[in-house]
Amino acid sequence: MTSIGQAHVVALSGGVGGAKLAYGLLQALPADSLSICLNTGDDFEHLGLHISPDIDTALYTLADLANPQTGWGRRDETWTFMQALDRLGGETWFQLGDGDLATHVERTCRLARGELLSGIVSDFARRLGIRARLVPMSDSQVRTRAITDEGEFDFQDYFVRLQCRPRIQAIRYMHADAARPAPAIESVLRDPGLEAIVICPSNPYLSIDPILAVPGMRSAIRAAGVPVVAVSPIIAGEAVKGPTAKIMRELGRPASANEIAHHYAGLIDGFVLDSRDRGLADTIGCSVHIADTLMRTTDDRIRLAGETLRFARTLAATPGGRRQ
Ligand code: FO1
Repeated sequence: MTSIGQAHVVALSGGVGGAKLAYGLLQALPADSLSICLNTGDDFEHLGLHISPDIDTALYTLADLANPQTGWGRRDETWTFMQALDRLGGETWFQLGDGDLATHVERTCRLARGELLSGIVSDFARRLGIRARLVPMSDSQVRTRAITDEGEFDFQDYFVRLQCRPRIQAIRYMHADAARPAPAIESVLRDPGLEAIVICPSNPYLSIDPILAVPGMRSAIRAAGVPVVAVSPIIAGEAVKGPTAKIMRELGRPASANEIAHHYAGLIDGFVLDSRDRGLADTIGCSVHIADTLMRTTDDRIRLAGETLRFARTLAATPGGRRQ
């Protein structure tokens, strides 16, 4: 793994969009010089299994195992388990493929044996041949809850079973105040070789805020003393994937890229803005890099990652390029 002092980048990620940029960063950086801090607010217990969607989306994406259509779950999947479960009257609203099921079963067994989530994720990443350090934001439970006009729901209930139909009034991160950052995240943010922190184009409210809600995480990011760059998940007022724009509107916030930048104000030094939103550049409130942020292909992911890293390095080299 990374030796102390080796140039290193930390990425905060959740969901499909975040994993795609993480993939690009993995290709754009030398082996073992990337750590990905993963959202676990989407985690939930289902069918007696501990499901960690954003961890698994990152594992599968970085190992080139992800379903190319959905971005989550595995490619070339079979569905015997789901079909048999359906015949028995089991819950099938959350689609678990046969290969994906092995991940949930093995994680659940190891947690039951007392292993920490960060140790399990690290071992799975090693076994899948991933040359990056994947770390859950915390080893203790944090659960994203959607407070809506139809009641309060677990994240997956809202996002998958109810297909984001209820109108969001607020989002809360249950048990966050009792959590602390996973030790591996704290140590990599203190690593003298750390050169940049990238906030991936994930949904800020659903995937990044749970990470930032872990006590000590924001201060550890600030104390790292390196450029923090966020990549916009919004292009021309629409989320690239998922309900980001809808949630922003329901939270009474303009579904625009500069709203995302303002949401991260005080934390970021730079913002990667999509070229279709270049007219907003003067309202972002920090240094801006204009790029094509839509990642359709693997090359797009690698290109965007390279531009983001170069942008961060220019901020490091520019006096005043970092927030005071
Ligand atoms: N998203 C869906 O919309 N429908 C599903 O049936 C579904 C199953 C699923 C199984 C494993 C997994 O890791 C992710 C899954 N997702 C599904 C995505 C999940 O809701 C994630 O939370 C999103 O990717 C947003 O982070």
